[in-house]
Amino acid sequence: MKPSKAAMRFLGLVLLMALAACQSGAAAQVPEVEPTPDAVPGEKTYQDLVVGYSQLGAESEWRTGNTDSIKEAAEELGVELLFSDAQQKQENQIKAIRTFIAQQVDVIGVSPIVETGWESVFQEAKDAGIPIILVDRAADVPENLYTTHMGSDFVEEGRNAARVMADLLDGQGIIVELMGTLDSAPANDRYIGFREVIEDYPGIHIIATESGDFTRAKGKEVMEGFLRLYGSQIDGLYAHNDDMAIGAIQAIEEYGLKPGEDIKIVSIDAIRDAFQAMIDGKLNATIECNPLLGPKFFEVALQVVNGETVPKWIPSEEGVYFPEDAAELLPTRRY
Ligand code: GYE
Repeated sequence: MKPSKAAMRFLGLVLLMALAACQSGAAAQVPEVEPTPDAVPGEKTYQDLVVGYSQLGAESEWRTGNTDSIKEAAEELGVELLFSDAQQKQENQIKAIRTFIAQQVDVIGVSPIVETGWESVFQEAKDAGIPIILVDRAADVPENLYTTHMGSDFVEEGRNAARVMADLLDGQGIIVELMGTLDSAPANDRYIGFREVIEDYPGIHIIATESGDFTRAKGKEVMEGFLRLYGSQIDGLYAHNDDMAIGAIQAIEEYGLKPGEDIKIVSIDAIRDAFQAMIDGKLNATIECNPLLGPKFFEVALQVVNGETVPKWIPSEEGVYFPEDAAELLPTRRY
């Protein structure tokens, strides 16, 4: 184990003061160092923490907001952050986690691109005594392989999207769905939650579901396909994130229909561009999913390192936004 940053700083201070004492002719003695006001002896502080973070990629505005939040919080708190962007590949995330284990970091944060396939590498971290904190997306592993999961209730987001859509369609209509990345927690859960509510509306039919991988480009492409097949039969579009909805809005306009009017659109995230789309009358609602998890992540990481017990799930607080409030809220949105 390399000496902690605090230990190095302490040593540096002692040497400096000893040197100053020698130079002034006074007897060289080990000075008493005042502990920082709220540091409890033996407990780590933010400045002692070395955290490895495996981000899954940069597919959406949500994701860049999330990455910025993690990096900015580390910087502000003085945490040493080792950040790795997996560019949408699980194998890259697994490699990064193995590197963090070899570097003996204090905590590993990971936002798993897909739900499955994490058991062995999480077990390796556990064997090395390094806690894993799941941030944003969940992983399908036994509970003892991670310390806590912080993020949103994606099933509830799907339910909220369905409630709003059922209302917009007055309980009658044909819906197409743009799913997120296949096998990812948000895509799985937003799919399930939406159906849980739509089942109660016999007049609503989901006629097509395809993944747009959470990106604008793919959202547009898949929507073009839906329009070729079903054209003006489509009454509603449910997109698992705003970026795909924004791509789809372009496709709908190019096809000659009016997004938000001819086709009602509900999506998830509540990014700034979704507020703009609502102001322009092209999006009917966005369900918030908060990516600003950085400060809380490091708070929890520090608690875990200091042996405190934390809940197994730390949920985010989120709302639902509509066009009538969009203009007022846009300036306050931070992602
Ligand atoms: O909704 C989407 C992003 O995992 C909650 O991932 C996140 C999702 C988010 O690409 O925009």
